[in-house]
Amino acid sequence: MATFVDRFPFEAKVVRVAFALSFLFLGLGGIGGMIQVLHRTGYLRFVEEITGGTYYTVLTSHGVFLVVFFTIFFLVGVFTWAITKDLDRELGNPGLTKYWITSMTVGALLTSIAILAGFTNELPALGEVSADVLFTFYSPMGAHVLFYLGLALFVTGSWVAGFDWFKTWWGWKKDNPDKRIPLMTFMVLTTMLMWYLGTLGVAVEVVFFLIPWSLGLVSEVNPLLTRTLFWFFGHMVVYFWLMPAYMMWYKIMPKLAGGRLFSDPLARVVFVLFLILSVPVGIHHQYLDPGIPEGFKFVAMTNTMFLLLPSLLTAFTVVASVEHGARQRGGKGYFGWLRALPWGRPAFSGMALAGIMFAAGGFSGMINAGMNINYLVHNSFWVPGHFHLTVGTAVALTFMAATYWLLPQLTGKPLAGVKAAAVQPYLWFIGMTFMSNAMHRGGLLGIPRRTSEPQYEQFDYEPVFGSVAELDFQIVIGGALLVASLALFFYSIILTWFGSKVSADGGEGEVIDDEIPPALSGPENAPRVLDNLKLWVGIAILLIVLAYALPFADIASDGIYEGSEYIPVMIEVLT
Ligand code: HAS
Ligand code: CU
Repeated sequence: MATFVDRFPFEAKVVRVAFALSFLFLGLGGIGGMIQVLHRTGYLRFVEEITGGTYYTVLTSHGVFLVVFFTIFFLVGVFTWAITKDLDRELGNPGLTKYWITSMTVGALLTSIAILAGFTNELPALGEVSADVLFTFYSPMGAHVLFYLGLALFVTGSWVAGFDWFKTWWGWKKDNPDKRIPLMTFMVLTTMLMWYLGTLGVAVEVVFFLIPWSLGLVSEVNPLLTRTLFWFFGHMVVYFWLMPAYMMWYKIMPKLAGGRLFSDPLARVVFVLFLILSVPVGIHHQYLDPGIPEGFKFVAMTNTMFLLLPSLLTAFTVVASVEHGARQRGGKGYFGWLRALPWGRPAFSGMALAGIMFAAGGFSGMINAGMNINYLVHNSFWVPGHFHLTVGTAVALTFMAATYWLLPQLTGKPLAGVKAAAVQPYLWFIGMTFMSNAMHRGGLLGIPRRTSEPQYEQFDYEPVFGSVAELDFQIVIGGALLVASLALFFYSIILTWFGSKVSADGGEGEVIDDEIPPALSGPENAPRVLDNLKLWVGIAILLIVLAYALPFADIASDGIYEGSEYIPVMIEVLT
């Protein structure tokens, strides 16, 4: 059968453009990460010069480039591939597709300009272009309007992308009225519905508060309100990064392991649970916020504990599928089957190592989620430890691994630089083990996150848990391995992308093999109600109202805009 690029040249090009943008931001964000590591540990003299505002410019670029642009550009690429392949159908409206990819690109560019301009002004005056607001961009920290406008174009672009995929599915449904929604399509659609609901929070925050505020139309905004609107979106977004990785774990990893997905119905249950539970938990990022009564925080905690379920189900289903694959390859014994897995194949090893890391990241997430234990770790170095395992490994390493498998289908060229690619996931895994372990431990010692003057060695922490110098050393070793891993990734990807159609290393490269075998227990075993998207959206909205109506009413009763001149000014501007 013809490869993806031959059957769907336009869609393959869209995916390639999205991936190219994603990797551009991966590279830029990676540079920011390297500077972070050297600065915080004080290992390289020249970066010790970074102080104050510049530190936050570096940190903001590291955060926004990686968790917003790298992840979401990859998502729109891989979802475009998934819908096209799953439904065996073109997107069908190139104008619409070009619109969203352009809107997202221009948006990312504007936001990046606003952030990078921060290097020209150490302590920016009002009105100067800068955006040292970190990836959690709520007030009272403010950015130039360009930053918010860029994000608005980026997010609305992603909404239109979702519409494009829905339209493709509606077209398919007309031709196949009695068929179940194919699994990857189901995953794309439920993820986008979750995204539409959750982005409402950030859209309201940006349009009604941050933009008018950055333009000087309103002199004050209620910080607790903008924080709460941000976190309405801010937990959901972590699953928006994670769902494409889960899609690859469910659909591709079992195949790479030599087997088949264990259960299609369980996979559907998991995505439904994410749709209904991802938003009404956001307040678990605000356990320490004064002004939100403890009872509302307790509701968020309870919902968060339920939200562990889909990930625990995933651990079960995916590991069972991988074990099935290993046994097909002759694996034996309780754990001996692990040896039968294709550990030398980077598409597999990357996803498997990402999954193993996610088990650890999930446990630190459970600790974060406990209201009482959170007081110990909140705003400490522990939290970056947690998210370098989750988004920084479960998501990022899976995306890199998936690229090794997808790029040949998108270019028609076998993977090149296979030896570099085979080593790359291991370097990432070991590097992240060192770095995030030291971050978690540092947090327990009381080292805060996001500080520009990290001279912690002056504090005498030694008796508790090893020394700060030892932790710094682990962070530098870990960071160096991550940089090396990124270099190998880019080497293999660039060689493939710009290589010839014949394998650069004489046929050693991975063959293009894009068949996905059906699940052991297929969609026919899934109750039809699982495909009732309207029902799940209804339940999701109900849970959101229950979790958020009272907190918002409570916060808004303190005044939405402390300066009430907003409305007359807006009227003046509009007329
Ligand atoms: Fe989190 C803070 C709670 C998951 C990202 N999180 C953050 C921040 C980020 C982030 C970026 O409750 C910082 C935000 C900021 O800047 O302030 N998180 C959780 C919980 C989960 C969780 C309960 N987080 C994620 C994911 C993220 C992410 C996923 C990104 C992608 N997180 C919190 C809390 C905070 C927080 C609090 C606030 C902390 C504070 O005080 O500021 C859960 O979803 C985790 C569930 C996961 C599991 C693991 C299941 C294991 C699996 C592995 C299967 C194995 C395989 C291998 C596939 C239960 C699925 C197979 C291979 C073989 C060889 C067999
Ligand atoms: Cu969260």
